[in-house]
Amino acid sequence: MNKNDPGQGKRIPVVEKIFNANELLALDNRKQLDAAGVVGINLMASPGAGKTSLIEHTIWSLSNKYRLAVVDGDVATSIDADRAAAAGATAIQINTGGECHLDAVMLRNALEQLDLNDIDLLLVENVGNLICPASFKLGTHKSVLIASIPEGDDKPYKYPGMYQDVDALVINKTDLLPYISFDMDYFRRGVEILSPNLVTFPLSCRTKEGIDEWLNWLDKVVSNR
Ligand SMILES: Nc1nc2c(ncn2[C@@H]2O[C@H](COP(=O)(O)OP(=O)(O)OP(=O)(O)O)[C@@H](O)[C@H]2O)c(=O)[nH]1
Ligand SMILES: [Mg+2]
Repeated sequence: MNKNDPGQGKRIPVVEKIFNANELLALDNRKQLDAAGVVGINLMASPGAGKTSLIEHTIWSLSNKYRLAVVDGDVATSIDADRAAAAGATAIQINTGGECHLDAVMLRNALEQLDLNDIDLLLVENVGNLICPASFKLGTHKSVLIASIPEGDDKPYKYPGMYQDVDALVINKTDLLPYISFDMDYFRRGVEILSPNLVTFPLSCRTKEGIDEWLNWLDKVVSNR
């Protein structure tokens, strides 16, 4: 034992156990979703990137075809769940009380409040954060990262963990490209190093340009379930 730092050698196994417990519960969440035929999508992004805006557009466009529900994760308030409900979806807010991510237990608590047999598509809005959500599996089928132009073109280089292991990348707020210095080639090169051939959707929730490509991809994911 290191006298200056007693217990040092025991830290990593404890963290591993927490991750393992989360992964086991995530697998169980997946089983629940599969049993009810629900497709779960985990939307991750920095604060303000446009997660709720994209969810609103998705509800407006796909709720005539699919039964949608939204689980919204935030440190505080029910602002985002209120927006999703106003857009027309069943919505549940999870307040993490300070945690910077959702985990499988939190999603499990939300699933218990939903009638999964009445849902085709479950959109999970993770807490706005570019680090923690990448480490906690939820049991959803697809992970989607939403980047946005004002965040800057260096984010794949600075937050590599978040750009790996996702199934799709939305690049939101393209309407701001004329006003903000954002080198799209540099950004894309950073993404390519981490996730070669990752499907990307440059779009604007403001002008709706590019939204259809996102909706078509999601539509295919749900219809192929
Ligand atoms: N110009 C522009 N603004 C946008 C776009 N999409 C969203 N916004 C604005 O960006 C701000 C944040 O959008 P939200 O959808 O609330 O972002 P969020 O990622 O859900 O934010 P948090 O849940 O707080 O992390 C709002 O003022 C939106 O109106 C876009 O495509 N273009
Ligand atoms: Mg939001």
